[in-house]
Amino acid sequence: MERIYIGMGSNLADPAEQLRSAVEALAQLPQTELVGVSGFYQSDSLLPGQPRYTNAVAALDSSLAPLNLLDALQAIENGQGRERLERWGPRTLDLDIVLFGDRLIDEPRLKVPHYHLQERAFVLYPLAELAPADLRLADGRTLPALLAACPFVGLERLSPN
Ligand code: A4P
Ligand code: MG
Repeated sequence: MERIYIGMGSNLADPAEQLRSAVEALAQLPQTELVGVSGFYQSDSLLPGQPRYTNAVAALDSSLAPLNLLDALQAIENGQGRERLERWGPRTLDLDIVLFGDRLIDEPRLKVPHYHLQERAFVLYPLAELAPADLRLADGRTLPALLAACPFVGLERLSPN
């Protein structure tokens, strides 16, 4: 089993409900246990003119291979009505593999750690709710250093989820 962190985002069709459904689907994955879910956070879209996003992070323990997990995540996205009309377009559900144990993955379909992790407060702060405070990534960066370089700006923590 490896500890995996999944970034979740939605900005269509009741985002918080989309994330709750996604968590249920993650809990049903084979060879996988749901370990925890962060709080939900709202923030403006990185692209202007799109609805605000709700984001959260889920922690899993899984023995699935990375590409099999990616396939399963894409099936969950599709099952929740995601239509890939344009890259970066608004979406009912986006599931990204943020970290996968201490693996560095660089394949055409899968890059881990997720390539935008360091500039996205809406991933780093929910991740910090779940991960060990001194977490060191496979590439040597530490979570405290990433948090220090990415201020908690424009994030609104929704409570309860
Ligand atoms: N892929 C590569 N690495 C990974 C990984 N670690 N996890 C590939 C998941 N997928 C990975 O993703 C495109 C391809 O990335 C996949 O087919 C997979 O093989 P996608 O989800 O189909 O496309 P996308 O989401 O439109 O592109 P991308 O680059 O994932 O966009 P982002 O980075 O997700 O940006 N603002 C706020 N506030 N909150 C947000 O969540 N999200 C976006 C979308 C823009 N603005 C946002 C947010
Ligand atoms: Mg994505």
